[in-house]
Amino acid sequence: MKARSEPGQREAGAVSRSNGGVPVVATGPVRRSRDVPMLVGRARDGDARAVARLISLVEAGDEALPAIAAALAPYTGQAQVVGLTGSPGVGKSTTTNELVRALRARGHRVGVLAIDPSSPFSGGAILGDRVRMQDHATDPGVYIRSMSNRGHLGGLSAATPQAVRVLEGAGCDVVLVETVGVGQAEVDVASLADTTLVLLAPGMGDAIQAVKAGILEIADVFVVNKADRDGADATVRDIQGMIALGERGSGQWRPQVVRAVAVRSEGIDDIAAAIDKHRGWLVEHDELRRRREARAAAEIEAIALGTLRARIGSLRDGTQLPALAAEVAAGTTDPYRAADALLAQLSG
Ligand SMILES: Nc1nc2c(ncn2[C@@H]2O[C@H](COP(=O)(O)OP(=O)(O)OP(=O)(O)O)[C@@H](O)[C@H]2O)c(=O)[nH]1
Ligand SMILES: [Mg+2]
Repeated sequence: MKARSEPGQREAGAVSRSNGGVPVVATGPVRRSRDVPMLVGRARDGDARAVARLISLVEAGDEALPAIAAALAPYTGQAQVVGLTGSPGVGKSTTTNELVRALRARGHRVGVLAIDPSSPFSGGAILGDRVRMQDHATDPGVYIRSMSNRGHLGGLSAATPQAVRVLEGAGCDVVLVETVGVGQAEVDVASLADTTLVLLAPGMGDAIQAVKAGILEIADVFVVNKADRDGADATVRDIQGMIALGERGSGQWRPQVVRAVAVRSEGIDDIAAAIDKHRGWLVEHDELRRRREARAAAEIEAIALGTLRARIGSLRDGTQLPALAAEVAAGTTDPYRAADALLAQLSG
């Protein structure tokens, strides 16, 4: 079942998967290149280094971002995006690893983005993820990447959709996005994904936490992982009770509850089946299109606001903003009128 026995094995990230039988070997310059057509061309040919470079540019909010987005646009919009979230240590990476295996067995190309919302460090690689994901390190049909939100205007919510596009452009049919369920990150991942899995474990008070954090709103599938531990039945019951209370009517999706022991590969097929079922429901109810358009709208808005903010920032060096500020501070005008004047100048 392991995909690592496929032909075209390589050292992780060194040599890409082959293209029509011709191995594509990335050369040094790819690592620092901003040559977008070259990078996108290579990524499409399965060059793992070009994929990595494109994601680095995206992650850093590089000025090449618009060109990257434009070059990738024709190849995007088809991949299935699945988010996994939940408390630290609940088993997200283990489950992701197992799902990758199951998806590879079905012949899918798979991308994994492990999002670390807290790491300020370059690359954001979570050591544990790296270790656990080694199973797939030599599989040319799998791309795995950790990302942090370092220094990016708009943070991960802005960078992650672009990184998903890079993986789609590289031929991934399915992209799994893992993020720790803290703060805004889980809401962001839910707005990015077609299907969101929320992982819980017995005895962590997770079920109660889940309600508090409004997780019921974002979960399409609940996975009660570590079902080998005491209290799994109670956790399943709690979640089912919550779902019953929060029932949103007959036309709505009813979140599925699945048990798993990811560390023993148990329940993975059930998780995959729940994802398929949700996908079918989305398509049947035209919800997939609606979700994706809502996601695109949010993205356009975020980019437009970012551009606006940058242009306002550039006015700080000009005369308009400091002059308006002086007037508002002196009480000769009010901040609303001053803001209108600023916007008028921006659009003029
Ligand atoms: N008993 C038991 N342990 C598990 C199971 N699944 C994962 N674990 C263990 O739980 C620990 C955490 O697993 P991870 O997959 O790293 O959890 P995570 O949610 O990705 O953790 P963070 O990314 O740090 O938030 C590891 O030691 C796993 O081996 C399970 O089903 N049963
Ligand atoms: Mg993890």
